[in-house]
Amino acid sequence: MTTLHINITRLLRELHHLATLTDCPPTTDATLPTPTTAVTRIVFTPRDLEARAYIKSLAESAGFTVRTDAIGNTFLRFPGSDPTLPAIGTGSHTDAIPHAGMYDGTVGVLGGLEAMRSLKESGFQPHRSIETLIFTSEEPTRFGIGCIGSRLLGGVIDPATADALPDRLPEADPQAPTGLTLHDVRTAAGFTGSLSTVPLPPNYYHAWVELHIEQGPLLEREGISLGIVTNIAAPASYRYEITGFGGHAGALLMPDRRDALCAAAELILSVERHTLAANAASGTADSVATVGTVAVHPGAVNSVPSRVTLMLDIRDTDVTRRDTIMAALHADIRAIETRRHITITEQQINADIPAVSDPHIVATLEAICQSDSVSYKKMVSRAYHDSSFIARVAPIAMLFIPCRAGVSHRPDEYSTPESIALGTRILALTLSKLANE
Ligand code: HGY
Ligand code: MN
Ligand code: MN
Repeated sequence: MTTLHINITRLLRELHHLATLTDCPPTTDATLPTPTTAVTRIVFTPRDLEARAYIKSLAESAGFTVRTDAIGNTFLRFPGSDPTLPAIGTGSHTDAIPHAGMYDGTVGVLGGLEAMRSLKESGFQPHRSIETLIFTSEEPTRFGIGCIGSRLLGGVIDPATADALPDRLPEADPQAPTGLTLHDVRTAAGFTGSLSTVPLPPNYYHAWVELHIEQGPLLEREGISLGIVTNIAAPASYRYEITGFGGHAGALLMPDRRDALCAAAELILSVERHTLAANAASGTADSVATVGTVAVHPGAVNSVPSRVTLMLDIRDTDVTRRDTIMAALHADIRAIETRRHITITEQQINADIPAVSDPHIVATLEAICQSDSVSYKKMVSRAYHDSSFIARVAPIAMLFIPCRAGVSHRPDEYSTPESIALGTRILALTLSKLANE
């Protein structure tokens, strides 16, 4: 389809407007290469609702239909000539973790919308309907688990369990729940239906392709234009409560201490040690683990920490290897408890399986890249995505564009207009091919 024209000026204008819908003041973080505006857009906050309304208005102006489900997943639809057929899906998320960039997720949503618009403007009429989705709550920031909207669509989380998830706004202590639940927050934001209506019916999608920035350095480092994702690493996350015995920083002598933060430090280093060992044993870099939040109680300079709460995020393309790391950590936890006379409790938040891309969709993406003389490489996604859970109910694949120095989840996250335009073009050609098969 040589007549296809991606209106990159329009797409960039919309991406930049969306970035202004942020709860983050302009960043003056001196460590960043260029002072830039960071994006904070937490699910179900006024900013999130503004972003949804903005994109829905763009879709309606383009003549697409819009519907929203009970959790707020939003479906922008380009009706096909046979709307009864299983559709073709694309899309991503517009929520953003605190102090993040403007391209994570949004390129997949606005790029999907632009792909549909440019196809329509080229006179293309799909046989199968094409949909661009805005998923609710891809980031784990507020409710502790990622991809709630796509987990519900894929039947991966029980609706009642989702509704009962505790709300933890990051402005407060990240571990401290607000006392509200997801049900309270979503209904206050206007999403009042029953979550049991969210799961997709069988064969809702014929095929699914998500466009996303790589969030890693490989494409840019190797000078390759696009990544075709063959599988998505499996995320797991855990919450640990470490309880010791507090006291006065001056009067409580070292032999008498049961310092919860020192115990936490041992646990964190144990995570790193066993993950590095797993990579050394496998000869890969496929095991990754992060402790990204630590809350210390009472959190006073002259008080021995009595309680620490921390979150572990651990991922691997191989679930058995991930479980082996966890088993080694559990052994260390027992030893730390005994030696330090403290207690450590573990709560598993999620432990997912890897997603595997559909060979036919991968081949379709490859053929289109080849016919368009676009360089590409097949690769693993280290980040998880909503496609990880749509994969439970539809054949999926993902298309990556390079991002500068692989930076993501930071205000200086960046992808060039050329990459965004090319990714959107290949997405549009792929959607049109899949829609007419
Ligand atoms: O954490 C992730 O992989 C995704 O960016 N939420
Ligand atoms: Mn993200
Ligand atoms: Mn993302």
